[in-house]
Amino acid sequence: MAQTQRPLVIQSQFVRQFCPQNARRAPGPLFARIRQQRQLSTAAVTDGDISRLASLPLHPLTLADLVKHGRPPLTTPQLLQSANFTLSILPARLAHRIQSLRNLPFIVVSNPHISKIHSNYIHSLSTLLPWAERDICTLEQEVNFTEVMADLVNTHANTISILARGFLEARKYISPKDVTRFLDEHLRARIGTRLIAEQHLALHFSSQPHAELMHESVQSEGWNGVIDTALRPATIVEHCANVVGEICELKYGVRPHIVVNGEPDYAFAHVPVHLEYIITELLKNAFRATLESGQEREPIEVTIAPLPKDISDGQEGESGLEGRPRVKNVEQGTTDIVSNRWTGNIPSAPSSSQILPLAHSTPGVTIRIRDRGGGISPETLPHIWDYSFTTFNEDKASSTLSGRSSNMDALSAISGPGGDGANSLAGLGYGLPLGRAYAEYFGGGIAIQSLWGWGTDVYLSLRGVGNVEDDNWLHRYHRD
Ligand code: ADP
Ligand code: K
Ligand code: MG
Repeated sequence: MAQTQRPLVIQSQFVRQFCPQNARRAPGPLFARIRQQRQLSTAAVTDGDISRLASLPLHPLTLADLVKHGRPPLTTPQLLQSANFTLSILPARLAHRIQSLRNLPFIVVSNPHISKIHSNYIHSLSTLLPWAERDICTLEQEVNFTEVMADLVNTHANTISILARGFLEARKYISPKDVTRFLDEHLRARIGTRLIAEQHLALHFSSQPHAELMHESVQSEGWNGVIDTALRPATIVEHCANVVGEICELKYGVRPHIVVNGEPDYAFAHVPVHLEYIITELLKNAFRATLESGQEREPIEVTIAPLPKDISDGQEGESGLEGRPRVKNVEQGTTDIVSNRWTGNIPSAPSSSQILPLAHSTPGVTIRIRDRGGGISPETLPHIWDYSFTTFNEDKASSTLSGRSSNMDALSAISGPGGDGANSLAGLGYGLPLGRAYAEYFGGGIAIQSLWGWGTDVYLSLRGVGNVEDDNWLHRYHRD
């Protein structure tokens, strides 16, 4: 099917635009209010509040939750319903995060970076508490609540590098296994919490009378809040390759190139901001390996391989509501996509065994990223999914590429603090594990096949999040 060119919308941008400190750029009466009212009302958070809220059962978030309030633009009752739903689930989620941070060894939580994260959560909970135990009944209240959501998203943006630094500094006091266990849970929970808050923000803005003045995304046909129902992975790949290429060029004076093949016109329903994150991280790895092995003449091949439509036949509704991403070959006993390593257990081509289809109309896609960057050594391979594990060494990377301009001045000019590694090719060691957390959030996965001495194939599998017009499309529950 020929795809009309859709405006590329990277949602993180529009969420940034919603944030109060950026409000001056946004038009309309609502933003005038946000501009004026930076001071949110807060309530002191007591230990009692935290244990009471953390003892509440966590609402198992579904994709259906994200779209159940209707298609934008929402009516006022729908918008109020979305706000009340959001309010009903966020405090318990934040309290769970706080409790889980407090369960870390004391010396770890006392690290200034980890304690910054803890105080971010306390702050966010303090802005939600004044809303607890009452309903949002008027549009005015809804506007105020939306400010709280913007503040929540903003407070927790760009915090990955803070967490990373904290755990690096505290590494003497906590085992890598415990760090991975904590971060896996924490970062997955963070994905869900952001999604809920961002969804309400997106619904709010696309339902405003002045929405046409806002970012084009909120008006784009086929969007439902943060979900793009006709997302074209090839467009995201091209955009991300451009961004990563810029970094290479600035930093090392050379830019590897990509070729996209397979079915570039394929489109499905997914959350673009998630895909953007994953693809950026995978391309950074491929570009870096390509540069460091001096193979930048070899293109990085990106193959878009949609799952055959017919494999979903007869599967509808089968994947159940019990919470765990299910992968066929996993269920058969070899690999568990949650605890698990897909590494080493890869079908030679994208196959239906990699993903259980979610809905008949949008089964999903496997995106293979193939580089000629020399592969991953057997000593490195067992560690690549550990948070903070990296083989990146700035000096080594620069010296491999010496003789070409290594424009450090330009780089330091664009890399501001808190940019979460946005302007560097590698180094945090979070790309693969966090990328996998995003992929698994809606039942996909990442698998890696390294040909040591030659190159690497990375298989990113994503399930279409279903047909949002269809009430029964949702089969996936996430606990936190
Ligand atoms: P980082 O990129 O910050 O090092 P990642 O989690 O993205 O962290 O990757 C971890 C490690 O896995 C990398 O440091 C590198 O050693 C290895 N790796 C990942 N992808 C590739 C690839 N395409 N080719 C070679 N090595 C790779
Ligand atoms: K890693
Ligand atoms: Mg990386």
